[in-house]
Amino acid sequence: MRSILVTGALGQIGAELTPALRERYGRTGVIASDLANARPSDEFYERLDCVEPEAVADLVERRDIGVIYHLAALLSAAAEGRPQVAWSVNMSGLYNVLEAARRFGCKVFFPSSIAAFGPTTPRLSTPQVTIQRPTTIYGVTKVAGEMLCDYYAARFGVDARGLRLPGLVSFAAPPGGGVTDYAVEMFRAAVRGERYSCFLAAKTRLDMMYMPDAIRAIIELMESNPQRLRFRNAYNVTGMSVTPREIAAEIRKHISSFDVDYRVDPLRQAIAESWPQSLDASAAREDWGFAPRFDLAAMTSDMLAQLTSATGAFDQPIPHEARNANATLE
Ligand code: NAD
Ligand code: AKB
Repeated sequence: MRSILVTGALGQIGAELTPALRERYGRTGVIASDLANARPSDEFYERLDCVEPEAVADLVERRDIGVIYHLAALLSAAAEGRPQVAWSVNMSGLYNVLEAARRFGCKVFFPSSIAAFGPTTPRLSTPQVTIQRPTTIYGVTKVAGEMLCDYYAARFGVDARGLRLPGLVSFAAPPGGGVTDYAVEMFRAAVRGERYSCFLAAKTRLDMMYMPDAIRAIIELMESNPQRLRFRNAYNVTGMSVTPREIAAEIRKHISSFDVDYRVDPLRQAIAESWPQSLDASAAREDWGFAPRFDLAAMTSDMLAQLTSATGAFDQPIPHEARNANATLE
């Protein structure tokens, strides 16, 4: 069997997708890669900057890669701070991956986002096929990415598949500069016994999903029968539609002293208000049978239990810049 490559493997998703893939397909067959230098403890990790086309092609050929999970990207808020870099990483990175996939016959997973929609998209029960005119550089790269993946599928036969993921909540690695990061930050503050200052307004409703559901969605999509996929790039998926106030109230059922105040950041609030409030994910259910297992109550119980049992790990917030040094893959 040919090997699997995960780009951006040290990020919020990669830190959980990589071990899940290694458990399913075998440790030696899954190569993790990111910007951090090679790790002596993991011979199946390689440094890879996705904006370097030769480096991407070389790794894919040398390691006999058959499937690429392309996670490397700048997220919404980080991208808005550095739009030119975001274009380069999100678009050139994807192009280089698709080109390598075309040359060496690889299958590709591309994570799109609710950010691929914009203010002119219907915000409630957002359809699978609808208006996509995002107003952020991140969203522009996600729509263009969806289209580029579809183009490579139609034109060159590259088996590229994608999901429009909502905000992801997880405990293994900190989120990487998105608008939905507030949810993870809220859980971490609650477990540390701290008050949380939320950068979104209390009633800001967005789609969210707990990481175990997202990992399962990614694997199930990639293993699904291609004949059944009406939409390759990308399927709407969601776990719940929630506000900061609702998450705080659910946390308070476990930690009654938890306190939140709202200090709205205008940039991130404006981005959130341009995104859907609830996705219609019926196409994913009909075409490849996806259904989330975690609602807000189940996610909250599990997040709090996991964060509490990670003794000392969450005593201090981990700065995003330090994440590459701290993240573990298994
Ligand atoms: P993250 O920011 O946590 O991780 C991204 C990783 O990419 C980082 O480890 C970073 O070092 C790496 N990276 C950045 N530039 C790179 C480059 N030039 N070459 C190689 N690696 C590079 O992001 P994440 O949350 O793990 O998201 C992964 C993917 O999923 C992204 O495409 C993101 O847009 C998408 N997504 C994430 C969410 C979410 O809530 N986490 C939601 C929707 C879509
Ligand atoms: C972000 O907030 O940028 C991400 C996303 C929804 O794509 N979590």
